[in-house]
Amino acid sequence: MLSWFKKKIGGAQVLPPEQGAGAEAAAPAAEAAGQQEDGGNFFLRLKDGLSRTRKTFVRQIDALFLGKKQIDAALLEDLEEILIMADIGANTTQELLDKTREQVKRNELADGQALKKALKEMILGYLRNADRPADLALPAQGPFVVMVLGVNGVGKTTTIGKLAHKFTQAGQKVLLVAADTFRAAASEQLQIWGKRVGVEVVAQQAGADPSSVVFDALDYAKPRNFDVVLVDTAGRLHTKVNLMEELKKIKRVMDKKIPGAPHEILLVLDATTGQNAISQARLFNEAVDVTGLALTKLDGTAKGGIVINICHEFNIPIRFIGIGEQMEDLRDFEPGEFVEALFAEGEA
Ligand SMILES: Nc1nc2c(ncn2[C@@H]2O[C@H](COP(=O)(O)OP(=O)(O)OP(=O)(O)O)[C@@H](O)[C@H]2O)c(=O)[nH]1
Ligand SMILES: [Mg+2]
Repeated sequence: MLSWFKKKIGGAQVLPPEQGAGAEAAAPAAEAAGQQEDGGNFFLRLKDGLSRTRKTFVRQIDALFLGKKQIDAALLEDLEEILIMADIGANTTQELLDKTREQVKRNELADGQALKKALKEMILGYLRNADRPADLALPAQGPFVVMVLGVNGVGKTTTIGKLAHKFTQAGQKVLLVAADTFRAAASEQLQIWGKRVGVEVVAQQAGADPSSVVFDALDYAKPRNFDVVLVDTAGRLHTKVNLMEELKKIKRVMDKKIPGAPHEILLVLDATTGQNAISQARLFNEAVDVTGLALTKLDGTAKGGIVINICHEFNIPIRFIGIGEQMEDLRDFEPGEFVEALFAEGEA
């Protein structure tokens, strides 16, 4: 039974069964002790991970005001360029500029600090809009099945490994499924993660039909009380079969085996690809109705503004962000702390 499995997968809040009916009341305290258990340390890591984006975005905005007192048309043009360069996207940039212009007209923005504060608030608004708990999708019973998708190399397998760690830490019994049968190395990579985290992995030989791997894996999972099943899929196929058709088929098979599954369709996007991530999100969402996003490699890019762009363009919540290659480097996406880390004062 998963009735106690009260969590937002993006918030990674899992309460022990004995808390039962009191779980709701206990949530805030547990939340404070959950992701924030490493306290300021985590915030520093996030801040560190966003340093490249901060340099090309926030620090550039600071530079706009050096020696300038007024917010005029020329300054707003420079601001536009900064927003575009940070991959915030054309639509989002226009909207931010329009709102800023209105505020300037109403004399609400006296100086650079006020403008920065206003931008920060608008950005937080976009991120909050796209932040939704996932606990509604939790099954009344049986495993919580997560299907992980994304194009080649975005970080699907790594994200699954990190997620397995997260769930295991929260006391969940996790099964990994290697439905990326495109190449032998894919299933080996997943098995390495399985060993590292200490969870079972279901795999078949390379070239097997991914749907049949999933079919067998769910058969295996059902009687064994797994709480969470994480399914790795291929980013491309060696056959002529359309990737999206293949994913639809896997989805159908899951639903047939466990009605309602997959409970989460998690699309992994690589933040370093900037605008490409937007078109990938659109394509996958059209094909399989994505329910959550994981944005990886934020540590390796100055294009972290893509987070804002995604929240503005899609009604799909960002559940996780990847800020490194290690097991602990997958963090729940929390709009408030993300914006604070992005706009952090200081040298970097
Ligand atoms: N810096 C950094 N690297 C990451 C992150 N997430 C994944 N990676 C790296 O990205 C590379 C590709 O990751 P994989 O997990 O193999 O990607 P995949 O989507 O499974 O790739 P395919 O199975 O080939 O489609 C690996 O070297 C990972 O270590 C992240 O958040 N930050
Ligand atoms: Mg992979």
